Amino acid sequence: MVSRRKFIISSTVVGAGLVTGFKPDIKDVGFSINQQQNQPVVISTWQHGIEANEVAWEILLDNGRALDAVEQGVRVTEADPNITSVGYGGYPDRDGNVTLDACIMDENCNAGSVAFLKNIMHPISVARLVMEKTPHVMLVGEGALRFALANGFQKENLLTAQSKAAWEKWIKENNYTPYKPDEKNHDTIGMIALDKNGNLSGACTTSGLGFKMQGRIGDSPIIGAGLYVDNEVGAATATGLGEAIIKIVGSHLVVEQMRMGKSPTEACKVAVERLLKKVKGFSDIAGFIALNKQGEYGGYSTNFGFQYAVYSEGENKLINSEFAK
Ligand code: SD4
Repeated sequence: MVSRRKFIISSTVVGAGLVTGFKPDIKDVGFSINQQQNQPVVISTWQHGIEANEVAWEILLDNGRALDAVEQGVRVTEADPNITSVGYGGYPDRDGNVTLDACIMDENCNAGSVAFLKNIMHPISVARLVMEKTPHVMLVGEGALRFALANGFQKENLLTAQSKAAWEKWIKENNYTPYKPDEKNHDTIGMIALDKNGNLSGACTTSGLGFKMQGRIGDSPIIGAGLYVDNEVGAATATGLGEAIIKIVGSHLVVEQMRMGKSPTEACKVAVERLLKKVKGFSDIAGFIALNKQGEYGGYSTNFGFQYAVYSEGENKLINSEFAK
């Protein structure tokens, strides 16, 4: 956790500017503080973030780039068959197809995304290739698959016996109801990191709502909704009901709040409050995590139960998020 002293130092710098009318260049303020601290931080959603953070942390410690850390970190979750909301073993749509969504963003405002991608274990790495090898930001469906195969990715069956059994049970019990996805199965991994050079990056990857309508895409691959990174300010990522998060462009909202001087937790709280105010009848869960240029982090969720994993100052820990209700 960020020490009270560090928090006071950074808020005093920004606060002083507000009192005197002097407008600090946030980029410069963040850069100089970070140069002194030189502390990497990685933060990710849910309990599975702990394992993913381990891999990301090794890269950050080794003076690696935040972009590599977040990509390699979330690949751990994508490959885990026991996590039924991300990658391999993710619950399928109501027709039995595992369709994956992911996006990534680096310190230079480069972004890449894939959605409705089938049979590829690591959508996050395809998203990175979209960012680095094409003039586009987003590829979906058949086009994304063709691009992945052309770049050496292998087709794999992502439906495990466990997920297939859960899908068959759902069909029986829900009679193929078109608008009743499994609202409990949404533990996307979103990960944001600050490296030793003071650069931020983020990644977000999911199989989306379990038993969703075919073709449904949530917030996770949408730049600004599921993830946003502004290297001058901070980064944010989201988890929970994508339909609600898209409507308030959640992650971008969090970053803009940090730009205006809010702490990461306060910024996430603004997004949660906006969501609860605007999205009528919201009865699910949505949560945000954020990390600023100074290495301060936080999270906030609509409901009790959201957790996020933070690796900083050599310690990897799970934090119970603050929440609205
Ligand atoms: C989506 N936000 O597809 C994703 C699902 C998710 O935890 O759980 N996030 O709506």
